[in-house]
Amino acid sequence: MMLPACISESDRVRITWGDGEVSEYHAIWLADNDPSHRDRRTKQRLIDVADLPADPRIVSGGLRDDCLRLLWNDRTISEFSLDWLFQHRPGATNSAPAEIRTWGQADVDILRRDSFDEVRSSPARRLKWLERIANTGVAFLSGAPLENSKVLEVAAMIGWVRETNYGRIFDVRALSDANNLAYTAQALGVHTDNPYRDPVPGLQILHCLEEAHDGGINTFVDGFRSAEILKVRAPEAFEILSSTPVRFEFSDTVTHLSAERPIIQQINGRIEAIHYNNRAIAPLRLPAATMIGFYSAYRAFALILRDSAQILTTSLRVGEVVAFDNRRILHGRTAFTSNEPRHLQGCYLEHDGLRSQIAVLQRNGLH
Ligand code: OGA
Ligand code: NM2
Ligand code: ZN
Repeated sequence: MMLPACISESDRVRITWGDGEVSEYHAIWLADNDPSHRDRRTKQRLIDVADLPADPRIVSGGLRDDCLRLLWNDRTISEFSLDWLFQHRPGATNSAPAEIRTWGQADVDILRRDSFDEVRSSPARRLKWLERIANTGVAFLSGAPLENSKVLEVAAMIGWVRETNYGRIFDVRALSDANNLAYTAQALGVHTDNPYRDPVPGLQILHCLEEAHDGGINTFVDGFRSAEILKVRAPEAFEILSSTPVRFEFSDTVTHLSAERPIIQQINGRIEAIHYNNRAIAPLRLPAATMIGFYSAYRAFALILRDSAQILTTSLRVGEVVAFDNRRILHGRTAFTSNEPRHLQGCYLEHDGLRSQIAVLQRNGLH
């Protein structure tokens, strides 16, 4: 490998790296990113772009001791480490969408239970478990102590709890005065939670404190895989569900929540989220001319979601936990008898916490 070389002009520096790659750094970018403009402790930038000259000029630049050293026309000097410049070279993509693995009924490894104790006590195991949530959208644990609020300990391994009208944590069991069908013994078709909230909770955890003996079996479907299947089988239906905002609502005596979003949410042509909840979708108010088309697309998607080829079925046993991406994975349960003591405790979290935990563990060298 050759040593890096640099050519400086008054408004830019060109560095040729050892492998021949050339990076171009504009003077304004270099001035903005001068390390001396950052607070030593927090590494946060102390200046604003308006504090910089409109057109900073470089008088001379050269490489010395793994650094680029610049003299500016106002006689100040800046120094950048070459490592840092390489990592931050303009045009290099560092935000490629994370690789994900979609799954269907055949992928029973998705249902694997990791040990609560191991995931809690070993950062390397925890990283693997968290990466499974990010990659496959869902991951399970077994052996979580049967204690009230233990779900918060699992939550702390993933990120930060999102409190809602259901509380910081919520108890899923059959009540006689339920404000939500989730709090009855009825079956719940596969759904994402709280599409009527803004933003929709990114993640959900459920911890089984008491299991059902008859019914109450959980179902999971990968919404991304299902949407991709719809796109192939019925592209017009996919297009309609991606482009038609629908309203979702929840109302009880003390809460009224309402939000509008498409069932299949795309950003730049990439499926970003699935919002599907038959209980919470409000009466559609589409123009008459589009109503029939919407229903046919909606129904086509619903049929894919209940196709056994998509569904993984599992019974949560006492001490088991499931954590899943609530903007991707749909979940449901079969009915149980209301005298069952079945009891799950759950909470919501956001994606940023999961990403942060993964980044910190990776930064600590635990690949
Ligand atoms: C819910 C829910 C699943 C279950 O509470 O939203 O989907 O197994 N519960 O009871
Ligand atoms: N609970 C369990 O999104 C929903 O309405 C599903 C959510 C009540 C927090 C139920
Ligand atoms: Zn739910």
